[in-house]
Amino acid sequence: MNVVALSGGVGGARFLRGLVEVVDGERVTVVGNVGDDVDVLGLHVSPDLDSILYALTGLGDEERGWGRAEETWHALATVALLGGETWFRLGDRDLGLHLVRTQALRAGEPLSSVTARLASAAGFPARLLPATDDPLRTWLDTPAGAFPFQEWFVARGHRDEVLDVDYRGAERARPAPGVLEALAAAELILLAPSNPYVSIRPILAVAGVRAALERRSVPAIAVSPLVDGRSVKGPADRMLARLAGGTDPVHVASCYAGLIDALIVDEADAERADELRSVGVRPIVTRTLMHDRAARRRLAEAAVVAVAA
Ligand code: FO1
Repeated sequence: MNVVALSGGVGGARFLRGLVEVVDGERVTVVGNVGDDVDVLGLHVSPDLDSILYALTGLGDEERGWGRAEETWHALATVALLGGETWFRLGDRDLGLHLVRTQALRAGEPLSSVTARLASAAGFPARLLPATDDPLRTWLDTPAGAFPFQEWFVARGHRDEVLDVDYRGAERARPAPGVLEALAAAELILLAPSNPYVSIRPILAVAGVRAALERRSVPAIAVSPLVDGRSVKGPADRMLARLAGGTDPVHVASCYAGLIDALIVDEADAERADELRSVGVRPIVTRTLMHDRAARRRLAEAAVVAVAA
């Protein structure tokens, strides 16, 4: 089965690890968020693409969900000693990737092409594409002002309440080469259990991607990132409460109005899952916590089996 999965970093990457266990990786295309890309110390960092790359090649730190396993921080210590920027921590092992990518981008290679090269070199088991090669950045409007994603998320610890989200550059962003072709050949489209506002919607803000989902002829299934109305990690629940009016399955589905046919929700949210039918979305209730390999696999299976049902 050809599968396209739209994904953010940490939670999405965990889900994708299960997905490539139940679907042949050669038939999986991952379209990753680039709205939280950031320039750090002159290097271009694509945190979500990297979390996905590391998670599916066994190079990642499983507990943190981002960065490399067995990381050391000597370069960062030198940066600190010399009075450089250290709010966004790049580890020694991780740095190598940012060096190679930044050099290629400076030489004019598009992000999609560099990403394909890095993924192939690292033994990535599927196809990894950025949503766009064009600059697209997520900005958060808060009572303290507007901030680019990583400044709000890491530097300010995502404490500021989010009043609005803006995907700057989206109006000019074209889908990266291969994205529309993959969507056209897909037999199943998945929206990973990532934060809808800062991970999945920046991908959907690319008009060509959104249009492809709107005119889809195959099922699109999203996985809710909430369990019992709460985020497993991160600010998704607070954002949904404020921006969608609540944290029930219908509120999650409202982020993807017209773009999904089914929503996978946790058993803890089963009571409110039936309300999804009133907005034309099929509820699929299962356990969504991905605490180990079997759980990741089970969740991916729930999505794949749902297509056959
Ligand atoms: N997250 C943090 O909370 N603090 C960091 O210093 C940090 C550094 C970092 C470096 C490389 C990378 O690929 C990811 C990194 N992240 C860090 C994670 C990242 O900010 C977020 O998890 C994602 O952008 C949200 O999907």
